[in-house]
Amino acid sequence: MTSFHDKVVYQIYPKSFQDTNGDGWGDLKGITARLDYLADLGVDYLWLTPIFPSPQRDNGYDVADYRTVEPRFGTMADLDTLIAEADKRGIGLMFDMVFNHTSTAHEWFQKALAGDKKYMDYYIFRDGAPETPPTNWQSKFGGPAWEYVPKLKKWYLHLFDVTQADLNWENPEVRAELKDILRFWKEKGIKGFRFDVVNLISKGEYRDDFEGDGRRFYTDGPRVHEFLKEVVHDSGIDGMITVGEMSSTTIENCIRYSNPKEHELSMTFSFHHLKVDYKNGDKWSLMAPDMHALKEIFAKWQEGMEEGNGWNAVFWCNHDQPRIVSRFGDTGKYWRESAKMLAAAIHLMRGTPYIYQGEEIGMTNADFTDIRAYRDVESINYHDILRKNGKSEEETMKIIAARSRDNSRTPMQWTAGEKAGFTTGTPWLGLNKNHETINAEQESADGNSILSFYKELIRLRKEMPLIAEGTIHFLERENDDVLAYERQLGEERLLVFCNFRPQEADLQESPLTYEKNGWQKLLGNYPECRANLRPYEVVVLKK
Ligand code: TEU
Ligand code: CA
Repeated sequence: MTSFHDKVVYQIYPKSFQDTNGDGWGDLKGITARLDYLADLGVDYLWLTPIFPSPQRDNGYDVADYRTVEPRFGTMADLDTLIAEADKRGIGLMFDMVFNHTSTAHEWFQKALAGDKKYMDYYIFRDGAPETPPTNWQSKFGGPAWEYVPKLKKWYLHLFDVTQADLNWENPEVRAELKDILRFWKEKGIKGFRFDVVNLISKGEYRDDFEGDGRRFYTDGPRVHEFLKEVVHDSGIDGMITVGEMSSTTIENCIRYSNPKEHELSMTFSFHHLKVDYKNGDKWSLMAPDMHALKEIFAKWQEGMEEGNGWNAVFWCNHDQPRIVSRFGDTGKYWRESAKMLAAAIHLMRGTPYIYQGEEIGMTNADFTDIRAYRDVESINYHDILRKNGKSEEETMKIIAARSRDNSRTPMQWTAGEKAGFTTGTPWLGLNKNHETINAEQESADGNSILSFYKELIRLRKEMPLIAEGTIHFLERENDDVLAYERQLGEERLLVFCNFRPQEADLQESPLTYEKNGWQKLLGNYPECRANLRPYEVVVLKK
């Protein structure tokens, strides 16, 4: 199996990336138009979130047809051009395969609804009285995970929105369809795949959950490894870059998903490090990030995956997460320093780094104050749920502002000009006003910008095999202000010290002492080393 350890992936949310026809939606032509920017950044792959025909209830994660392009994004010819132009620049495209569920608008589900037995067996239908769902499981977007279809006198399972019906992977015909879809895109020239919530495909027992929302019955389920091996093998995608999105998973499972000898996936996304600011594990209860927990999770996952020869996709941001600089960094005085520190913290770890559009210029959370500005189905549902639970509008909006997935979905900020260079029309989701100061054009011209720092990190990965291949060991374990680790490959060593605080922080050993002992500063976000770390300072030393 090929390794992707020295590669960097850039995630594009096409709807918000670049519009070329003034309809307020980003499109494929827009991505093609920005390829030089991406090549200059130095990334190897572009992961596009789903661009298939879709009612857009969940912005494309509700797929109605897996084999063509949503007309609002463009045509198959536009896609061919994008693939060819990317290829010229040494960039491969990765598609986002949403195989846990389809949109209820998909032909398969429509046939199922019409009572066609073949297609009813593509989904998870259960008999039952209209008042009592088969289990008490909760949907990830709020409310019950089952929907009753009076005409069929049956319930169907939807772990996400009611318009996202779960597929029945137990049915070999379903797996055959999915393999065909993968072959189709591989032949088109797609170079890799991201698999949406792929650790939820094998449902175990359909039992009531009296301790949780039901996830323990279908997460990393009984046949998940078997299904993955089969689909990867039969579709001929083994050896291509593949990443699985693993919801509420474990290290043991991620080792199996990503260890090359298993022939499942090249790497996995896990999310434990992005829940350290959830009070009691609840996304909708605010809390300051628990730095101790963050450090323990990184140490456990980084060292644990190394031990089991698994491989992490390392990341802070995606289209479901608030912006990292707003979350663990600073959007005021230390905006630039904290964005650079957060970048280095992730990029120098053991794993393949993912950059989410706008992260490389330090984009911040949305500046909306009214629920009507939000578009995400989850935000809208939870606004209602929080209000019903007795929270005031003000408290509710504070939570939505911190946690909404729309924080990452505001249009890409290309310029300081009108509509940030994203569109000439009305953007489908509001732009952040701070595009006047935070934008790609200005940062491209500034050698000290966040963007320039990302370029440097990518360049270093290409130059230093240690970053791609070295072992990792965590340091300063009891110091909750600083995340620190050491990488090693043969005789070569690298030290990374990251101060996560807006004030100075001490280290067991001063950076100055390291310098005296023959270590060299390789990278940082402040000039020369001092005895301690300055606010949000990162220092990278090598020997
Ligand atoms: O997300 C899966 C998922 O469970 C979460 O990231 C979820 O959006 C978040 O925890 C809610 O608080 C994937 C996609 O990335 C997401 O955009 C889709 O909405 C979801 O699957 C359904 O396809
Ligand atoms: Ca458009």
